[in-house]
This record gives sequence, structure tokens and C-alpha cells, in this order.
Amino acid sequence: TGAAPGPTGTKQDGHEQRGAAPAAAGTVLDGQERREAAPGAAPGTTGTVQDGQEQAGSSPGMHRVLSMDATLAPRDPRAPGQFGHPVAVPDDKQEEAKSRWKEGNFNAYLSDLIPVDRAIADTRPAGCSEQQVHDDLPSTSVIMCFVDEVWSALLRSVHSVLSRSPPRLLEEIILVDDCSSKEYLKQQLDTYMSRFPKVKVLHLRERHGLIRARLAGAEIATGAVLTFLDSHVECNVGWLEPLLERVRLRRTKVACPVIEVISDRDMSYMTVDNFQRGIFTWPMNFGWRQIPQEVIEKNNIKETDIIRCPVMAGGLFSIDKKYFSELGMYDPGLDVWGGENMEISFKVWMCGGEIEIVPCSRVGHIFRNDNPYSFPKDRVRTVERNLARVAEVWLDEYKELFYGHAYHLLHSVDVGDLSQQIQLRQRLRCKTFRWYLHNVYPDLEAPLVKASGQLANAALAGCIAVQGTSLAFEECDTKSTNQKFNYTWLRLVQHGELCLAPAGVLGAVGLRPCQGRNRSLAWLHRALASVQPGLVSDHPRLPQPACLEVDAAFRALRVRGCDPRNRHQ
Ligand code: LR7
Ligand code: MN
Repeated sequence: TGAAPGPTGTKQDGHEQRGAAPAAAGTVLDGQERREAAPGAAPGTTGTVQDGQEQAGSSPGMHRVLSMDATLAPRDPRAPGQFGHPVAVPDDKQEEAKSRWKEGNFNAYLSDLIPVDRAIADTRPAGCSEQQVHDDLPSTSVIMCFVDEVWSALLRSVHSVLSRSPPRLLEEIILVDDCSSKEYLKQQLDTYMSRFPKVKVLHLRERHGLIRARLAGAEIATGAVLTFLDSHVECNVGWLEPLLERVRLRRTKVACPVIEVISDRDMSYMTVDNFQRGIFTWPMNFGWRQIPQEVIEKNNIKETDIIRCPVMAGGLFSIDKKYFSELGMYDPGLDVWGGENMEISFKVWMCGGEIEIVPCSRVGHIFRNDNPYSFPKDRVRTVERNLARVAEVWLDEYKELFYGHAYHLLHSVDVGDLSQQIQLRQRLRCKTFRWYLHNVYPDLEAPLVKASGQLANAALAGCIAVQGTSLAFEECDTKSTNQKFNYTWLRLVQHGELCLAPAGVLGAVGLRPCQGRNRSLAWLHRALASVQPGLVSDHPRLPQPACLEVDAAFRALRVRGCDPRNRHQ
């Protein structure tokens, strides 16, 4: 489940910030386009008029972004949760609230208590409300798919879209019911929504999973732009126009709002730190990473500036409908949940588009610790299989890094047929993953081999060397290329085209042509019982664990059962 970005004042996952090289400015900022996107930043538009109507100083064909400020003055200002304030469960309702937690893995009791059209604070950075957008923005279909969503959370999501989107730009809201089991999501939902002509409910007759459910929604959408949202969100003041402005500027821009945090416990609406990019770490874990302070200062990046992201979080974005279709939408072979955000991100960047976060567009999302719905098959396996499909299609030689960090998948995962996806990539003439790393995500550490150097045994003061096509054990010499090996992510000990290999059940060790997925050539580099790390063979027919050792008498190599006291291993 996606990690919540830190609410203001809290720290992000420390490990993802550590050692991050400052991103090249060009990959973060979209500098030249700033002026084009927001000519209203010109002096003369600093008035504090609230209604966002056309005013003196606006450029021809443009208007100040509409705030729909009526939603800041709610029907019932004293209702619980109003303005996004936290709500406490009354003492005599604790049990009820607790027993209802599982309904959505958040506080469903409180969600029901607060108004479905509550006001939330306008959290946009200063300057956003003065920005100018074009009068001829494209209209959008909002697509929200859900399975067994909490009633009030779903309604609040829909109301936030209806009341905070300029009607002209909202073509429709398509609710895709991914075969929910809850009764209220059938007739009762249809009845409730029938009073809003723009809201359409599509009931899927079998569980599609969120990826194929979104595709089913996209299929019937009529807007020029598709805007995907989760079903437990609250769109904030002025959220839509800045997203559509980016798509209008260039149809290959995919625009994401800043995702703010609706607390799963007290339903409060919290803003998040600025300057966060969507990134991933191996093996394709999504995360947020702050742009380093020095980069912000050096490039004079402002809070309202567009942030280019290596990957998107997944749930909330606007994309030109025709462009989405040209990209082949999502790989329909992805099941239930997960990985589709990586797929669409790599696809967009490598095939000529861009992923952006638009700081003037803000949408709250209820972050929770676990999926509240069941997975038809095993959850972990489903997500891993999705990721492996993405790795196989998009990562080129770098897929070894994925498998190196999720090695158990190398021999166990069945990714299914990928021919359509591979053909699509060829047809679109997409760039390589190497290009992506270089140009979009240069701060990711992605060395193609895990380590390289000598294989030494300290006790015998010698190193393994290649002599022709066989092995020797000789005096270490850092200058000798014969002693140089690579340790690959697939756990091969490689010298050129040859790999260190147990020669069979007898325990001899030699060289064989390398093969990436061959377990009998794989070696685990690890320390057994706190001695120096050694090489443990992964050969399926050797007794485990079997360690590489030097036969001191013959100075030959062999594998034997691991023994922490044996200093020749
Ligand atoms: O089988 C399913 N069918 C569905 O219709 C499973 C889920 N869904 C619906 C579900 O009801 C919800 O509305 O799909 C939507 C997303 O599911 P969540 O809310 O369980 O996902 P999430 O918020 O935990 O996870 C994030 O990553 C997902 C990876 O597949 C999706 O891309 C989600 O849309 C995405 N959410 C966000 O980007 C919000 C910010 C989270 C972060 C970081
Ligand atoms: Mn979600």
C-alpha cells in the first residue's frame, strides 16, 4: 500500500533521502514553460478578489483560475470535520468505531459523521489563486473505480469533484464499481447518483481489479482528457484547471496533483511538504523524495513551480484521452493492484511524454496501512507478478537490478504472455531504459553489476585467476586482469563470457559459459556465522549450504559443506 507523504513537519522515510545525489535541475524543473503556463504571474494581478472572475490585467483568452469559493463557506459551519479539522470519536462510540475500522481500514464511523460536502482549507501555495489559465481548456471525464468503498467516503469524493470543478470542464464522473459485494453500492448508489446528471455508474459483473476497471471506465469516457481518482479523496479548491492547463500546453504531459493526507484516524485534512518528487527504489518501490534544499536554492525553484517526476503515485492524474489510447493505456495483464503506476510512468517518459506534479492542484487522499478488500489470488504474488511484467517489458538490461533486489522472483514468477506489450514498445519506438535513467532519473543508483574486483582468500593469501578456460589460485595482483571478476545481480561470478560454476555433484569448480537464469551458476555472497563473507553455491543438486573453498594442498578450487571454522572457504 502506498506510503503517505509526510504531513508538514514530519520526516519522510529517512533511507530514501540518504545519499541522494542532487537531481540535475533540468529534470526537476520545467523552467521554460513556467512563463507560458502562467503569464498571470506578471505584476498587476495581485488583487485579493475572491470570486476568480475575469478581471482587469488578465491576458486575452485567459482567466484567473476559478476557486469555486462557495465551498469555503459551508452549509453547516459547526458540523464535525468541517474545514478539515480533526474529529474525535465520542467515548460511548469507541467500540462501534473500532468494529467498523475494517470496512475501509480507516475510521468509517467518523467518515459517516462528517458532512459529505465538508469544506477543507485551501492549502495551495501563495500565488496559485492568481494564476491564469486558458479559457479554452479541454473538458475531462473523471474516472473513479472502487470495490466495497465506504459509502460516505465515496460520496465525499464525488461531491468534492462536483462542487470544486468548473462545470464546463467536467464532462462527467464515471464511477466504476469493480463488482463490490456491499448492497448499498448497487441500487442505493444508482438512486443517489441519479440526481446528478453528470454522474454515471458502471457496475462490472466480475472483479476486474483496479487496472482493468479503469480501462473499462476509459472505454466509455467522452471527455477529451481522462482524470483518474481514487474513491476516498477530497479535491481541493481550484484543483482541476491547473491540471488541464498542463495537458492543453502539450498533450503528452501527464499531470498529477499534490496528494495531501486525509488522516485515517481522525479524518483531518493535512497538507504535505512542498518540493516532493515521485520516485522509486529497487525493486520498484514507489516513494516520495524531497528535492534537496541546495537544488531548490541554486535554481530558485518556487513553491508553485511544476515538478517533473520519474514516476507517479498512480491514483490521481489527468491524461489526454487520445494520448492514453496511443500509449496502449495500461497493460491489461496487470491484476488487481500495483505496478501500473510504474508501467504508465516508464511508458510516458520513454515514449515521448512527461510526468508532472502541479503544485497548484491539491487533492486529499485517505492513506491506509492495508488494502481493505481481498485479492482473488495471493496479494504479494499478484503485486510481484505485475512488477515483473513491467520489468520484462520496460527495464532492458536493468531488469537484472529488479531481480537482484527481489531474487526469489527470478525462478518462481510466471509473468504470462508479454508479446503485445513488447510489440507496443517497438511500434511506439520508445527510448531505452538507459536513456530514462540518464535523462529522467539520474540520481537513481543503478550499477549494472553489483560488485567487481578480486576473489581473495585471506588465510592462504591468494586470489582466484582465470587461465585460458580453467581456474587457478595464485598470488594476488591487483593489476592482473585475469583476477578480475564481476558479481552480477543475478548472482553470477563472471569473467568475460565465462562464469564460475560447480562442475557437478563431485564438488569440483570450473568455468562455464554464463547464463543469467541458471541457478547452478549462481552464488550467494554472504558471511556464515560471522566469518568473512564467502560464496555459497545455489546449485540445486549440491547439499546446502555449499561453500567455495581452496584445497590448500593442490591450490585447487572446490565446493564443500560450509563450515564457519574452515578459513579456506
Ligand atoms: O481490485 C480493486 N478494484 C478497485 O476498484 C482494487 C482497488 N480498487 C480501487 C479502490 O477502491 C481504490 O479506489 O482502486 C483504487 C485504488 O486502490 P487503493 O486505494 O487500495 O490503492 P492505494 O491508494 O493504496 O495505492 C496507490 O497505488 C495503487 C497501485 O496500484 C494505485 O495506483 C492507487 O490508485 C494508488 N493511490 C494513490 O496514488 C493515492 C496516493 C497513494 C500514494 C503514494
Ligand atoms: Mn487509495
